[in-house]
Amino acid sequence: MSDLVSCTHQGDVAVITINNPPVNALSPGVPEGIRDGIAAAAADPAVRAIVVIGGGRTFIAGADIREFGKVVSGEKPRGSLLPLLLEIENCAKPVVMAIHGTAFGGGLEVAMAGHYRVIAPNAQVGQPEVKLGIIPGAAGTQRLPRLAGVAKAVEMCAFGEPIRAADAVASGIADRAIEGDLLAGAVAFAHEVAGKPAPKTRERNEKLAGADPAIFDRARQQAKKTRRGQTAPLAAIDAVEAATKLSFDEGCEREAGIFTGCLHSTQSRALIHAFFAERAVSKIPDVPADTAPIEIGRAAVIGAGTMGGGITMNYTNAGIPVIVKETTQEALDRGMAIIRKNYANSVKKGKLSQAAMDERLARITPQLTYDGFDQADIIAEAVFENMALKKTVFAEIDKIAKPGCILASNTSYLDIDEIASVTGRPELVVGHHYFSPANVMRLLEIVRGKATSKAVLATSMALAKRMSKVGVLAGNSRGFIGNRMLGPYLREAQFVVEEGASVEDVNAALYDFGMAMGPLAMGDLAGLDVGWRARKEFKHLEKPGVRQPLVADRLAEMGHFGQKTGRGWSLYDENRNQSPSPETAALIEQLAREAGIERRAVTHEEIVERCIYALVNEGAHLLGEGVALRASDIDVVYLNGYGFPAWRGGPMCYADSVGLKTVLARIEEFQAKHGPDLWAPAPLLRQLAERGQTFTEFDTEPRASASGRP
Ligand code: 3H9
Repeated sequence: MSDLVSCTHQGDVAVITINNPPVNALSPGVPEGIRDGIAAAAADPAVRAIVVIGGGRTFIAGADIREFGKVVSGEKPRGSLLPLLLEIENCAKPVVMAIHGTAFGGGLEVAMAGHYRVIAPNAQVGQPEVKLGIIPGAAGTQRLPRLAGVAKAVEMCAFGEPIRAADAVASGIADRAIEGDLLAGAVAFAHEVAGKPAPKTRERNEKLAGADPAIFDRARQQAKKTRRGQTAPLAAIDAVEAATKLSFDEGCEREAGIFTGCLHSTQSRALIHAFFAERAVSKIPDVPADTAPIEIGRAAVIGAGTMGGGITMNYTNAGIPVIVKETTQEALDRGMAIIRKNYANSVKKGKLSQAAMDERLARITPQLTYDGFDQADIIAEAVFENMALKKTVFAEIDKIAKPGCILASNTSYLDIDEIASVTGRPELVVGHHYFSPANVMRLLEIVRGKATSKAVLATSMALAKRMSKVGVLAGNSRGFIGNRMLGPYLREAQFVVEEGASVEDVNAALYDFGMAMGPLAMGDLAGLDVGWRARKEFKHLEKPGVRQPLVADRLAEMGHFGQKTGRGWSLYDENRNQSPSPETAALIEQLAREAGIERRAVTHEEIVERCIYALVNEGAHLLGEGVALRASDIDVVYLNGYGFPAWRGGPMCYADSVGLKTVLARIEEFQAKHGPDLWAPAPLLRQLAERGQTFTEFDTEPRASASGRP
């Protein structure tokens, strides 16, 4: 037996334990170990039943995802789990699977090959493969409908969401929930079933008969809507449908064919990249994993506007009591009313209980003074985006805050070192840049100033996790990672409009590429006054003679701020339904004509290339400058904060999939046509393209970190 799997005995029950931390993935050695354990127990006359259980915090969380890359590259042949699962199912002695933690993907497939499943009350089971761009590949699409019914199997395989133990029992996936000691309960269960005929899941066809064929069409419609652009959910539905039309063995064959197609797809490569990118992002090379975080027991927020209100919700959602301060009673009341309305909506939708809402509200103290700020472990500033104002606020709170209290600014563009300079504690000053709506968006940019301490960074990362967000470290560069890249992206969206594309073309081209919304629609949603104000603040930094977008500022000057005023790039009715704006179209033509810009037909392909390669090039600039630690961190920012399609893996992963040579060549064409300043290729992009390398390969090289290291 392998070291990863051990076998002990409790009387006449053999207990096979998987020990492959942290999540007992089915890495090489684990399936072999289980097979040997089952074979030994089957052959041992003293054994009457078998229990399979996970050591540590979980049952099996699935196949080892790292192995997929090796299979795709041809480094390794694809092994199949199916023979092992048949051996388990064919075992003459009952095999009881004891599930705690998570039985995901291949883990649930192993569990379903057992004759019985018992489950801890807080365990979860699921087939999340679609989130990696693949489908269950070890008969999950064939055994699950036999246990749980076709509708449940379609839902779990196509959408990938896990279900809880109670649901697993109710739907027939698990036979019994075990309170208390799971192993003891599983052994007792094994005694109950020892000597009885063991049911084989693959022979249980009763739930397949009479399945409503409309289930599949409904699921396909839903997948097209909620998983727009993704191929795996539709493939998973096809595979479950096969279970209703083919024998078990033929169904497995069909599933294997579909699985292989998905595994070799660009989407799967991108989604697996995104999975590991999100797990790498919290690791900061010069901040050791054991750096003690500062305990955050109480928080205070300055500003109850859109951002301050959302940030306040994040703290109380994480169980942290929070004071929120405003300057006028009216603003405070307005902010609290929005917070209450947000929670009430969640209660209405069944996402939150009334008791939880009351608890969360009770942790918030709204006030107009700094009372109690001296008790806070962290003070988050969310005032207007203006350096003078931020400095005044930081100078004030520095005097009130207790020693060791972290001062976090929600600035989205400003220099965090300049803000820190007015305090006597620059090591405790950090940027916590949330994305609107702050209580919903998962991204938190953690901006490192030159003095920010390692403990503050470790605390910020831990806090992000506590708030169910993904924290990304960014260097102190104007706009940090996300907004700095957004500048060239929005610039190109406006340039192509000036050159002849319609507003609708630009929005449609990027939406069809997979973005959550088009760039100009995004501007209208955020408010055209926001960028207008920011541009005024940074006007002095504009290089003379370099082309600037013409239209957005003019729209803002006319009071056309987008959705909030009903007019912007597009028109909006009272229900925010969008329609083309002839007035804006005429303004674009007029301004372009006055500037001598030649109008022409612009293809959707060019719109996408101009916008997305502008993102990529700026991403490569800031990666080369050390503003981002890794290309994959940039991807995490765009996937979680800017609606970039997960199945493209983020802008840098997308560039890898196109090929950096191709991307560079196109950027050079744009540079030749549109001027040297706007499209200067990032040195790092050129370097990697010339070496035939990818951003992913660049990420594996050890080097200096986001602004914290030389
Ligand atoms: C599959 O099963 C296909 C089948 O149909 C079979 C076909 C033949 N493999 O997330 P965490 C690592 S597809 C390799 O931070 P948590 C992870 O990278 C698979 N590594 O912990 C991290 O490493 P590091 C279907 C894995 O407690 C560490 O474990 N299964 C795997 O927040 C801790 O992870 C899935 O899609 C893996 N399968 O969450 C489940 N899983 O420390 C994917 C984790 O070096 N996993 N790692 O950064 C998860 O959803 C979460 O990890 C889980 C734990 C909920 C289990």
